[in-house]
Amino acid sequence: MEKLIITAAICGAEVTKESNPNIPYTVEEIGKEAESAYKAGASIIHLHVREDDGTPTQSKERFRVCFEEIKKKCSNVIIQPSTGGAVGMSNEERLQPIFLEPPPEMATLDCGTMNFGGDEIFVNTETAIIYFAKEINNRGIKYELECFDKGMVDTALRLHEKGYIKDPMHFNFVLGVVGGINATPRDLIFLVNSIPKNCTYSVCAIGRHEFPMVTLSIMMGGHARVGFEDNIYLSKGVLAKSNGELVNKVVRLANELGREIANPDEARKILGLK
Ligand code: KMH
Ligand code: ZN
Repeated sequence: MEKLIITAAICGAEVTKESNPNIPYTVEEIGKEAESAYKAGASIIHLHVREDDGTPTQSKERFRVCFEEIKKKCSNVIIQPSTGGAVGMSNEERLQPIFLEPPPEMATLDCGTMNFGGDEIFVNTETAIIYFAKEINNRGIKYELECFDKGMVDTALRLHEKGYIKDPMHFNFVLGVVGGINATPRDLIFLVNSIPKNCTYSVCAIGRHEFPMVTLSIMMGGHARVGFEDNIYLSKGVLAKSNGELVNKVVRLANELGREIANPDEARKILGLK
């Protein structure tokens, strides 16, 4: 099996210090959390940024300083900014981090609209997905296809068929968001069986589902994403002190299952990054 790529989603746009005081907001905190994840074995940092008070932002300038801070501490790590941002943001607002110079190596591409967490609507119309894909392609950036449900996988495959989404395709299956697909082995296997064999994929899941679903992905040859964006607990009732602790747990699971961990350059090779 290929070595395991671990992505750390270090803060997300939704979770706050009220739930876990270790969620990073400031540039310094973001740098520290990225470093802890990288040192533990993450080769990709999935990045959202916040204002100092925790408000999610897609400001290009805020991303620029956070990139700089992360690169200072872990120069070789792959940084994957979110183009999903937070619910309610405009498309232009969300796309800002892809216009950084130099362009980021990766960025997310969300593949459909959904009820997000119940009553909020995360809007990604087909026209918007095509627009995001074109802009990301134009910048020579590799997208991670974010799929919160099976219909999103089908949309990505249809847009690939039409030539909007380029090869090699890399998916991230997000399981257990209320309004999306459930975090069950049956559903994960269904998603994995729905993509062509030459694609790569990563798996993340919300809350207590994180480690079971990631373990299944490790066993099936997929890759793993953990981090405060998805889950704030190391184990039942025990808040994680850092993203590094969560990454470290994946490394332990992978070791037990005989799967080696990819460093950032090995991850670049697996994902076909230039
Ligand atoms: N914050 C969610 C509404 C992404 O990073 O592209 C969207 C999200 C997906 O987190
Ligand atoms: Zn995200």
